Amino acid sequence: MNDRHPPVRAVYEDRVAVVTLASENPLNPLADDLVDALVAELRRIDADPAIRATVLTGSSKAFAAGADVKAMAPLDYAAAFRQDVIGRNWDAIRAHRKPLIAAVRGYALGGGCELAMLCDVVIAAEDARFGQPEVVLGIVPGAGGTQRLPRAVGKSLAMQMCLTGTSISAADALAAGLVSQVVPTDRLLAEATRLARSMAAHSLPVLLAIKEAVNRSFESSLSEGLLFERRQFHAGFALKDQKEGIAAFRERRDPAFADE
Ligand code: CO8
Repeated sequence: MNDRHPPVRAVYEDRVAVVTLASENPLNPLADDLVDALVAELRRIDADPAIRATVLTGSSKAFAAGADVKAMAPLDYAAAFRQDVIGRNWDAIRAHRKPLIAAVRGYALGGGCELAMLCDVVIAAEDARFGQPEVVLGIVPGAGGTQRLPRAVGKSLAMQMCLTGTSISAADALAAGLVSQVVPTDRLLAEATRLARSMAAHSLPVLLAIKEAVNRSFESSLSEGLLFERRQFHAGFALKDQKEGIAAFRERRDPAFADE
């Protein structure tokens, strides 16, 4: 890692972390040192009781333009398998427990699009472009493109994007449900931070439980997911914050959550 140019920068302020992918190449190829630094930062955030939500963003040119193609070029099957390319650090991002908002400017391609889809909410600047161009390189998406993209945008558009390698605009991503909002490019970070703060106003254990429950909906049958949700709901009665939230509502005041 280049000490003078860390590939990931983080600012913690008022219960929210803003993590910026800041590779020397503004296209943010997802080199090992960048992804390792991202994983380390997300672990720090999970361990920090003062932080309740995170914005993940990139450069003005790209959220991330995908795997580091130059580093991938010399690999053969044995090396890829031995090094557990992608699996080695990608699952650690998925394991992040607190709300994670992707704020995408410019290109989110290949692993960059897959990284955005690993986040809980994706908001896009007007100039954002999303795509899975792996097919152009003669490879298959490797970090969720064939699995998360169809869940996000449906089979037809996912197939079109993966089989042609062509990208879609922010407006098309919004229409397809890949992103939850599109904002003017110069407002992106402010809007993403505002969104993170509106999450961070709530009780951390409740935020964690909601994230777990929504993610469970992608992994289980409806009846199992509903049972999981109901048990989370029941478990909420053990939280002081549940008593505080209900009392504050009844007393017409803001709740003071203690994350307990
Ligand atoms: N990896 C490494 N270097 C890259 C990458 C990349 N993904 N993208 C661009 N670069 C480099 C270029 O080689 C060039 O370097 P140099 O100046 O030394 O030649 C420099 O960045 C600038 O690039 P361009 O001149 O191409 O910039 P443009 O503004 O003209 O174009 C694009 C920008 C459209 C983003 C274009 O660079 C491009 O198409 N890049 C490749 C995008 C791509 O194919 N991404 C998918 C990669 S495969 C993948 O992501 C598999 C996912 C696996 C999961 C990964 C988990 C870690």
